[in-house]
Amino acid sequence: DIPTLRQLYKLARLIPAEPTAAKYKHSGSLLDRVSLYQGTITALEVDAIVNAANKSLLGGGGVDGAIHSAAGRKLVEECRTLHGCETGDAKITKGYDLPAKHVIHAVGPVYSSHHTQTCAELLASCYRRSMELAAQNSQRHIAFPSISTGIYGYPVEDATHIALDEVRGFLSSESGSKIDRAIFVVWSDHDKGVYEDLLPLYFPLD
Ligand code: AR6
Repeated sequence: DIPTLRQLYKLARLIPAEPTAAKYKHSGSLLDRVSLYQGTITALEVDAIVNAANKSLLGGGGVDGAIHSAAGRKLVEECRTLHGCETGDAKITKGYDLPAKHVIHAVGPVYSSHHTQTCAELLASCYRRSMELAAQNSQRHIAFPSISTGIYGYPVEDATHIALDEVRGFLSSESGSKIDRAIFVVWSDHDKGVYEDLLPLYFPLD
């Protein structure tokens, strides 16, 4: 079982050094609805895992490649019927041979330092659309990779602020009540450190 943030904070003593730095003051039960997991997202037995896809939805490298190889050929066959996806949007398929029941394919922006505002909006939109799809399809657990921060070059600190803010906002909203757990999945030790540093700013201990 993946620990919740409340458990993680206890284990790792992750409390913001400066509580006033927190963007939000109270987390309440949100601390029991968010997790951080290091490892491959393809191992997670959850309702939905999010894929960092490209507009074709036909597979690629990085986490997309890992998801397609673990899910088997039926995934790309279903993806072909979807006719691609716009940047900032997401589409849902079954999980096939994955332990996850569904895959939500989100298309993050290719990072450009000349269009930081647009990139930020598109990345935020990926997280929001993924959670909307999960809620509409009664997916109670959703796991996110760090969208756009690999091949698409988004600076991981900036991307993590956006991910945490959007997920916090959605979980606190009315439609968000349909989601029991959001799991942030990190691959590298560096990214894990970034999430550990930033999580307490968005989900502070009460
Ligand atoms: N589980 C969890 N996270 C992973 C895994 C895994 N198995 N493998 C890599 N990551 P990326 P992007 C992390 O490059 O930047 C593909 O070709 C990785 O360390 O997968 O959105 C698509 O088809 C990084 O933190 O996605 C697109 O063309 C994060 O997942 C393009 O790459 C995202 O890295 C999308 O690029």
